Amino acid sequence: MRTQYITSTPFSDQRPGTSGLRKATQTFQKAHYSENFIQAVFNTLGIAGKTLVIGGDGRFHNKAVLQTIIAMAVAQGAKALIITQNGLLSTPAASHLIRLNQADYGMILSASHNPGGADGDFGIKVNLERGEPAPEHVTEAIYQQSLALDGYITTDNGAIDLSELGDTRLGDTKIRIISATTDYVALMQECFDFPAIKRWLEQYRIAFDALHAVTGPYAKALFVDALGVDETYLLNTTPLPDFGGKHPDPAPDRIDELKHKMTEDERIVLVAASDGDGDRNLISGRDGVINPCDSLAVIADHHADIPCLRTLRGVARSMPTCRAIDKVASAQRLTCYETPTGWKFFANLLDAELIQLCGEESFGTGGDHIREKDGLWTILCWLNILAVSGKTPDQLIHEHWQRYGRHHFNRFDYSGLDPESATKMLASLERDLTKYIGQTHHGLTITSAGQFNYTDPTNGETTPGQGLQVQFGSQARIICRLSGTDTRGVTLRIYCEYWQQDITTKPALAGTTATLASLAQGALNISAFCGKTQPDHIV
Ligand code: VG1
Ligand code: CO
Repeated sequence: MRTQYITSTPFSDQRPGTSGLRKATQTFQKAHYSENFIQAVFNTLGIAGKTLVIGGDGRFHNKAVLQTIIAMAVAQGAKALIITQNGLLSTPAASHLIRLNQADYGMILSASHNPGGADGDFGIKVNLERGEPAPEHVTEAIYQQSLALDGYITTDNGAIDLSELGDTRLGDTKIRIISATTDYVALMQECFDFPAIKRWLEQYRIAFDALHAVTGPYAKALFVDALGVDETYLLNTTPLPDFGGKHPDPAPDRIDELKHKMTEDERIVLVAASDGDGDRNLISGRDGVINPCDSLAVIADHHADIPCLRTLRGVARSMPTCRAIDKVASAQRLTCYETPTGWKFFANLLDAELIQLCGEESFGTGGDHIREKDGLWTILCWLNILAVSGKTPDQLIHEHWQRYGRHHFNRFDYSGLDPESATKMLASLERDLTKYIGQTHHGLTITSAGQFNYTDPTNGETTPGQGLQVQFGSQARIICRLSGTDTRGVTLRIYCEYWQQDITTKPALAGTTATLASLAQGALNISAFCGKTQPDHIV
């Protein structure tokens, strides 16, 4: 094995965002681009004598970057590389494997729900020894390293075969190729009552869409092999490098195939989907998609029915996630924490045992079993609740609204904005924000308004500037922030929430979330700053 030092110049754009370094695939294909970032990670976290878990969601360019990591890690004296067969690895399974094997850290090659392919996006996420996404101070250190590099160390050994399970050695490094699914399925069997779910599935039908992304093999192992679901109820289970040309995003407007399946078969009571890397979930009953904020609240409310959540003491939601779960928390005497957007903020709360369940409005829910959100785990939470209660998802959600009222919630995305103009626009609103307090709009009075600055209760670490928040008491809320996962321009996200206490009468605010969004659009003056008169996408 010959070690080589390759000289390169730093790239100025390798600061990770909400969830890893995410760029156009073509950016990652630039000479030395991926290598430089990988070297920056190695310089920050160490590589000689370290054990790493690596894999990705199967998108275009995964295989090439995986081999790059292997060559660089071997050249720099890694102790062991744990790699899943053919390099396919979901984000939640990666988090689990890091914890299970007591690895030092992991690298997940994914741009999550962003489209893949040569014209799509690519990404690298870094997860630390507890399986958690690297926190801000670590990603910032990686970024600083990336700015100071003058090259990287690799070998000219050529690609290694990732298709056969087993152990080999390369230089000083042990290479372990393991099953992507076996350990994850075993973990799910510890978390849930599989026999009860299996019995329920004898009576009811479900369907799942893997969107040609990473969850296909996991879904087959769980739903078909372990729970006896007929394979014809699983759609698009073969991972493809371009996800079949579609968005691997489980958004309500992207589940036509599942809707069609439901129309074909009246016995289906629940359909579900996950995203590119398997950490998101979408769950729908026959009456419609269950909003992720409601899903989180329902899971919290029925936690006693789910073996791994039986001893739930605390819950958390990201700040823009609506306050449906707060109502459950106060009824069930659970502590409820509010964090900035991004899973990394939940990890410390989970470790400190302050929470055992958390979620985000962006179709992310997770528990204490790993340190990532987990799409299939969330679907299994629902199946376990349904198995115990004998109810359908539609019944459960309806009963939930009857008891707690309904939080109408939508996110309005304005995308492709010029970053500088968008930043100026938010700064301008922030300057004026306090003057809104006390004003009444559409019969709703603003009770507070300001920037969300977070202090981690476990270590006092502060993360300022996480979004502008306007509250109308517990009745309504508007939040504005810029996305941290964009690869082209920037997206303004406006999150609107309106609580309808009595679902048997019409909501007092006509148009609810849309009315709140147009209020925000006017206050931000989006058309003047960014030239947009309406959102590009409403979720
Ligand atoms: C988005 C979501 C956020 C989520 C993040 C990563 O971030 O809003 O809730 O944690 O994506 O999810 P942003 O900064 O664009 O709003 V994933 O499934 O891409 O790992
Ligand atoms: Co994802």
